[in-house]
Amino acid sequence: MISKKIQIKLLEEMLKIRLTEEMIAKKYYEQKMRCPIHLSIGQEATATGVCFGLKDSDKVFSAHRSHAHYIAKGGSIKSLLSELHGKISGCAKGLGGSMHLLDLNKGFSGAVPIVGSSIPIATGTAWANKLKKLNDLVIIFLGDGATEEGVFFESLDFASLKKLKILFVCENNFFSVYSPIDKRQSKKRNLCKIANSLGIKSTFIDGNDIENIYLKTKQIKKYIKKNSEPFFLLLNTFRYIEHCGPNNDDHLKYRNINTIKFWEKKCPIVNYQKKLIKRKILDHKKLTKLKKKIFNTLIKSFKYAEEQNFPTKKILNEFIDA
Ligand SMILES: Cc1ncc(C[n+]2csc(CCOP(=O)(O)OP(=O)(O)O)c2C)c(N)n1
Repeated sequence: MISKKIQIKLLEEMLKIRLTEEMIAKKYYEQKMRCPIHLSIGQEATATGVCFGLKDSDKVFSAHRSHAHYIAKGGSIKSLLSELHGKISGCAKGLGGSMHLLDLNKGFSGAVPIVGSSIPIATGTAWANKLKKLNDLVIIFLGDGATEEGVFFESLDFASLKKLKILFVCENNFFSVYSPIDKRQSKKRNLCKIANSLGIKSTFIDGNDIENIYLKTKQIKKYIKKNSEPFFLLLNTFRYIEHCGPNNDDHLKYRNINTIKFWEKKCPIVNYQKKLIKRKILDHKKLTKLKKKIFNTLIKSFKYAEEQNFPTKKILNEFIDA
């Protein structure tokens, strides 16, 4: 059973991600944010369910589509928005943009947009934890596209061999940019079985079912810590808008209209709101209040980001070898 407080909190966390990204998308046209953006609208349950209850000392890594993971791990919204605006107050001093987020105080340890490249970084961090005899978890979020990179296999093998406390989370949204998974991977390819063949236990969970993700990953995290073993988790989900940018790109027709409709009906947030209203844990008034609270924080955070300074030339040169 999930307490009423946690049920509301799960919804609030998903809403925080959705409303932040919707506002980013809306304001993107103002051209104050000049970095590319990969939004996770539609995929909020995976980040929220997996990251819920983690300690700051547990470390999360991600890739190009990282806003949701960053927010779910407690990353500062002001620093995120500042980063997107290229400001010095950004989490990477405004030098990285949307694809290079980090918040070390909160254990969001980094995002790297070279597909697959953060998998060995996370695995190395779990290895460092082991050498330092730390009991913290490492979680790496990766897309279905990243499972086609060599480092995916190397990292799983190493984590298995060294018995590392790491959770590999594959968010399968069925596409790598415009390429569907069935054009890139054999239909017989089974990611959970691949993990098993490397000695790693695995499971599949519907990536839009927030409560199931939360409950099952709670057990998985315990399992990893108790047995000092890695774990592989596969979650199916769907991004609602284009691969990169703030727009809907359904007119390009690379995704079947029935598939899109199927996933729209499975919206993790709309369905969870309905569920909580039916359970009488939430009503429309409370929901409006919740959204307004998040909205007001976002308005203040955007204002803050817009008012900050750009990095000086000195800072820009600081990390460049002469
Ligand atoms: C090594 C490498 N190859 C290609 C790219 C271009 N690229 C950026 S994102 C992306 C799609 C990755 O798909 P997936 O891992 O499934 O994540 P998703 O975008 O679906 O969240 C590609 C091919 C890249 N950044 N790095």
